[in-house]
Amino acid sequence: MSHVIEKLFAREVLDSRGNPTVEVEIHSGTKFGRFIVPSGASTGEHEAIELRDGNDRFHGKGVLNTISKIKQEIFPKIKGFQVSDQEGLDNLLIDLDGTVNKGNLGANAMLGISIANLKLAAKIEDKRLFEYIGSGTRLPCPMLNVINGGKHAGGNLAIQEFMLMPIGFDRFSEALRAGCEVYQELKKYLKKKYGGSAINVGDEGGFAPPIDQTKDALNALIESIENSGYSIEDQFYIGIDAAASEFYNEGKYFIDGKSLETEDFVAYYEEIIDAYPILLSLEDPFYENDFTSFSKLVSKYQRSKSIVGDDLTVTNVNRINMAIENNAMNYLLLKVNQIGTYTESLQAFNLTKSKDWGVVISHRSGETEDTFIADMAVGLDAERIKTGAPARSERVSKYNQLLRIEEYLGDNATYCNKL
Ligand code: 2PG
Ligand code: MG
Repeated sequence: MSHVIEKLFAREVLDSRGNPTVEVEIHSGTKFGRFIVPSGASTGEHEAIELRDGNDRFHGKGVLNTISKIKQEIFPKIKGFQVSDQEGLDNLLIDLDGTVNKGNLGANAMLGISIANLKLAAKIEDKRLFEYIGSGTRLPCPMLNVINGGKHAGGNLAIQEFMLMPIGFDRFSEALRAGCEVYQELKKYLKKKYGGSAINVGDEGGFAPPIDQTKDALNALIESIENSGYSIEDQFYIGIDAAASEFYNEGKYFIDGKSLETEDFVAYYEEIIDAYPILLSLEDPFYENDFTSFSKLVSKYQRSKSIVGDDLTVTNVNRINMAIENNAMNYLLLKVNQIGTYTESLQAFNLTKSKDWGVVISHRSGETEDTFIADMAVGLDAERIKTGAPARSERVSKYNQLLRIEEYLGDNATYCNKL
């Protein structure tokens, strides 16, 4: 029996920062798929455009025009479309938009429709979402962002994210438990060392202490891992997201109270990597157009360090091809709303995999209760997932969904403990 798009609802709801965002619901018969679009703060300049009203509602961030566009312009063109033809639907949206950056329909409008349709298709086939997406049975390593800096916090710490990576465990649930225990230990450590306000949290649920030196944040993580009784030799690793475009200006990086030329900033990383062998993953270590400096780190450390492209590559195959030509990374950070459709996200994933590089499926700093990325990470067999601290429900909802998937898979579930 053929199932077509029959009804569509689109509405303005809230994200985790209290800003409005787009929710789309697509119906066929008695079934429906629903998706809420997330939103970034440290957005890359090459990301697809998120359309906002710009009027006096919600300080300009309203999305009512986007909602009317979905209902009035897009829905009449996709009504009656085969739900199972995801690629066809996404290509139709891309054609209707007709721009390179989704500036006409808006990536938020397109992604809402694209993923709502994918979820509906899974329901029609009576499959769990991750099983509909792919054949993966491996749970990803969580990258738990436990210290928030940069644009996600109000302090002077330049680096945006300090993440715990509980790699040396056999099951996802054990790794997550260890991560939660270290998070609580870190809370004690920060409170004791910096006072009660140090345990206030940033946008992604990590603590936002009054630390302004990268090394102090790394030391806090290491001490908390050790105080929890876990090993810094083979159980826990650390990842950072520098989100360096945010502290780069006219050839200089402003970090740790200093201003560094690009060459000195490469040396800065080399020194930190030498001093902290536990540091495994470096995301956006340089600003978003500096393929050359990225490639210096890749050439020097090869696969022993994960050099992750986020603002550099924005889940866009053209940018990923540039990274391939320059050998500028070995891990892709994949964010569905950076590109605007599921099909294009999958193309970005497949291109990355064709190089045998790894993939981190990622949330945004403005998130929602939607757990789609958890299913996506397992279905596609991605190595890692980045979805914030083990605190705040918009972050924890993804970890909880991974726990459900692991339970459902039982003995077939494996855990990605790849370095
Ligand atoms: C990032 C993300 C998510 P934002 O830079 O990787 O952590 O932040 O959504 O603000 O771009
Ligand atoms: Mg990033």
